Amino acid sequence: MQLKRWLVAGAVVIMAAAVAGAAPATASHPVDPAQQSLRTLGLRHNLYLGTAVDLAALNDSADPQYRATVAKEFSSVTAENAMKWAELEPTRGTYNWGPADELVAFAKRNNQKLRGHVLVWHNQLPAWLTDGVNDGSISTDELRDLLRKHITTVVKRYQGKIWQWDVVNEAVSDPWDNPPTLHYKGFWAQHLGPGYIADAFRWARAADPKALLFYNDYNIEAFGSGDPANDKTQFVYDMVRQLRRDGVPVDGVGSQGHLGTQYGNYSTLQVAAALKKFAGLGVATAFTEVDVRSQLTEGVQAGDSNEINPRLQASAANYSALLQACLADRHCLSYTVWGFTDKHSWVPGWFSDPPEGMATIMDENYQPKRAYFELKADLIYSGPPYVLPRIPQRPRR
Ligand code: 9MR
Repeated sequence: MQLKRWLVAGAVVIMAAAVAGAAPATASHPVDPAQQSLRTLGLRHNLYLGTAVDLAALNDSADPQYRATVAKEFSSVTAENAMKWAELEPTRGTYNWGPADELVAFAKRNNQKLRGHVLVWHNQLPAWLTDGVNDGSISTDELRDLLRKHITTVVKRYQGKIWQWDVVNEAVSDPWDNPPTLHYKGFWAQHLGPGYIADAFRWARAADPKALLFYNDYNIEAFGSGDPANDKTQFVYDMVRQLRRDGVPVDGVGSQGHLGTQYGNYSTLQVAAALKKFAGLGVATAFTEVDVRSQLTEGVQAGDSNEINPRLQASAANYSALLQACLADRHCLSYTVWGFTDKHSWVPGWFSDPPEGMATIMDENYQPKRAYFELKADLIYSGPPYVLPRIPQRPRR
């Protein structure tokens, strides 16, 4: 009897360890959590740690560390560019699936989830499409039809393989735009009116009933004034609430998380409150493109530690605030960084006056920075009662 009880208890321990995805610690092989990868540590919370992947870097045989690090550290991947319309259909009617397919195969081999990015965005559209609209050879009706076909074709191709799709990206203006009152901006709103958003979600759902469908945007990490005329988070919240009331299949809100150490940064509690409020609409949440950039002053560029250290610390604090907030809400399903090494980051190419960089969790030589260690610490030292494993989500409608 006693023996049987011990056997059962042993089996339970082994099963629990298997579920947690980690080998059980023994006296001779204690598991040091600090040595575990982000992906392993995230599994304890059923939280997926992801990265954007640059397909050229992934295929660079001279840089095997890039590929190895994607596989080792992350349980979810997003194509940084390879699934955007301009990349997929550079010539009308001819799809170039190669790079996107490669990432899908890579993810499968490495047991990683996929975030699909992006179906509808005003940037990185093929020239044949924008030129055709501008010169009048593509009518509004045809444009709507092309969008429906694009969404249907892409979503069907990867049906069953994509966990979360960014269906609509960055549809809302910013307070610095003209006019400053927040509004639906960009190519699609201009040509089809804001109704394209509901259409896009419905077409995506029809093409893959199981993928989670996300609205994705930046500068929505926390609420501001609460006035949708100038508070982008409130504007997005109201939009999602209305879409859900109208029966539009929106399953999630992706908060990109492009932050900078030069700004007045949010506290963990503000960010956690925002996630909770979105979850109250019945949607999942995710951080989808986290990076925290810094201005590269002359001192930074000269290697002055007085200028570098505070930036590294502020960056780590921001990475950590978003992760802690995500851990605190059971509907926050994944935390994706927009690149993991400064060797491959969109930031220096984008912000040149003043120059910015240092935005990722590893330097150009793949040396982990303070931010990487803080993310690990957050994953290690959090648990009940305030941090509980994520609640798996199903498409709602
Ligand atoms: O990181 C992407 C960069 O390589 C592209 O040149 C750029 C083009 O617009 O897009 C970057 O990714 C963006 C993402 O798709 C949507 N949110 C903002 C990201 C950073 O600009």
